[in-house]
Amino acid sequence: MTSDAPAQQRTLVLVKPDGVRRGLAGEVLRRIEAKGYTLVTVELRQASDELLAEHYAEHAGKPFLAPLVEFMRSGPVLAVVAEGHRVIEGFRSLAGATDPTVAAPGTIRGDLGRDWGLKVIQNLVHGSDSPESAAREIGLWFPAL
Ligand code: DAT
Ligand code: MG
Repeated sequence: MTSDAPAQQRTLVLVKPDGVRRGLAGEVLRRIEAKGYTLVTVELRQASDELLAEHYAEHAGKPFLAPLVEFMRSGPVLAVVAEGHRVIEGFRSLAGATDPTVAAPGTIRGDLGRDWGLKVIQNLVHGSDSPESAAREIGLWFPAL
């Protein structure tokens, strides 16, 4: 059977260790669902160095990479694949700007995040930033999908 409906898009969302520690994993899932996106898979995971090196390959050589990986290994992350039309930009919009101090109120980072005076920005969530990144990241975190 054929359909004229445009293909659904998928994105990788991570609730980072700060979000899981603070009990905000459910709040992030709530916002994704309230926006109307579908949860494809949700899994609490302890990320390995190898996985994080691949995940953050675009930041190789930057001064914050080592503290970023250390932070991402400091506790479990909730790995989520969400689906819907334009979900990649839609979740980035829900997440807000990288720096939680200036992220707009109403966004996850703006409402729930702050600066803790650390070397790496702790900003509660990750969301893929392009269709290419989403495909690469979903393949890394969920090779079976
Ligand atoms: P985003 O998570 O908004 O896509 P990014 O991909 O540029 O941002 O960076 C990945 C993470 O690294 C980001 O969520 C927080 C941290 N980070 C980015 N820039 C930083 C900086 N200049 N100093 C410290 N941490 C930084
Ligand atoms: Mg990014």
